[in-house]
Amino acid sequence: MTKVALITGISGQDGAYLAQLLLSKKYKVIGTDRRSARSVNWRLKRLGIENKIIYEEMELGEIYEIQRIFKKYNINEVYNLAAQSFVGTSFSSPLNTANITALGALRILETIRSVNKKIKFYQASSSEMFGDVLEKTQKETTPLNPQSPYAISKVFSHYLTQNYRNSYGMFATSGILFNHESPLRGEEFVTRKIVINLIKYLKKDIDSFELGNIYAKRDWGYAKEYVEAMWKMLQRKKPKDYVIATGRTYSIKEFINISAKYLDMNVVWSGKGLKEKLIDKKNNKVIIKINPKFFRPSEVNILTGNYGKAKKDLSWTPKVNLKQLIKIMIDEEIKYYKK
Ligand code: NDP
Ligand code: GDR
Repeated sequence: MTKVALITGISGQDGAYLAQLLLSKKYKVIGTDRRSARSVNWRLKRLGIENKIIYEEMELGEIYEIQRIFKKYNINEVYNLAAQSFVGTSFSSPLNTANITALGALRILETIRSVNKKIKFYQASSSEMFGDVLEKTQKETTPLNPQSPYAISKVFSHYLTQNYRNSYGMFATSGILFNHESPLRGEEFVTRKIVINLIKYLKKDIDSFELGNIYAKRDWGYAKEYVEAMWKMLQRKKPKDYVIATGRTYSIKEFINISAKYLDMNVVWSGKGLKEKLIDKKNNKVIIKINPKFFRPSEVNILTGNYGKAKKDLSWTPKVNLKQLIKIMIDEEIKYYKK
């Protein structure tokens, strides 16, 4: 029988790759987006799957919209990817972040509980929950120490997912995913921002650009591989939570250096603190400046994941390293570049 999957956040990076994966496995895919997102499905178009998905409108703030869809379809698996997902914005819009990123998961879990408890549920938990880390490498049992309204909202939905699993015997799992990037990453996130702007600089479409804390370190993987782990988690006999990561960590500055090298740029860093700059050695022009506007009121300095449990239970391992990921992102950015 054809399995039916519902993906919330179909217009986002992970929604696109997950839809592609599930379609390749012959699922019927229902993708929900907000009214405003309808025209913005460039990611699904890029993957050539925009006509293969059944679209439904679902604002995660509205429980009635959620209930309507769960009553309309015989759903087997739900992937809750929709969220206010930008950490920076969560400081300026904490209430909206809590309403969507925290309570959105509660609305879905409550709907599943009342409509059909057999529906399997995946929650998009985040490494940001580890925040100011309490263990050098973070695994499923590492204590959480969130540092932003976004991360605190994700902690709420993470514990709630465990609670519905324990209280009602529901198949509810959390994937604690570390940062994962791709050519489909939103432009506000630092990796894609760097890639796009270096290319714009080389094409002479901008003179320079600005970043925040370039000393923060992240464990970056390739999004296309990470959605595979989401699916694998829902195919297990028993629901469990898993960390998905690469186990390698790099600073934003290192990400810039690798990108510049791949783009064949001859660059050098000069200055310290707010005066630190990336200079083009060819003409002494400043390419990157630091602007405190991009600092976060409370920063997560370093994250490094331990994916041992996923490797053992799901036979999942990351294959693309950072250098390869940067190559994938830059090559595709150049291919689709428009001024
Ligand atoms: P994106 O920001 O690319 O996508 C988020 C999606 O949520 C978009 O489709 C967005 O729709 C939708 N959304 C936002 N607000 C609402 C709302 N009020 N009602 C309904 N839908 C809404 O995120 P990613 O694809 O990168 O991430 C997917 C999930 O995984 C998110 O929950 C994120 O927090 C989490 N996560 C991501 C990681 C990463 O590194 N990418 C790591 C760990 C967790 P619209 O287009 O309308 O804005
Ligand atoms: P993050 O990703 O906050 O880890 O959340 P982001 O790319 O936004 O930031 C990573 C780090 O880079 C620093 N930084 C900048 N960030 C942005 N966006 N813009 C800048 O100019 C800039 N300069 C430096 C940040 O301070 C930070 O330390 C992502 C999201 O996908 C979440 O939804 C997800 O849960 C986590 O990854 C895991």
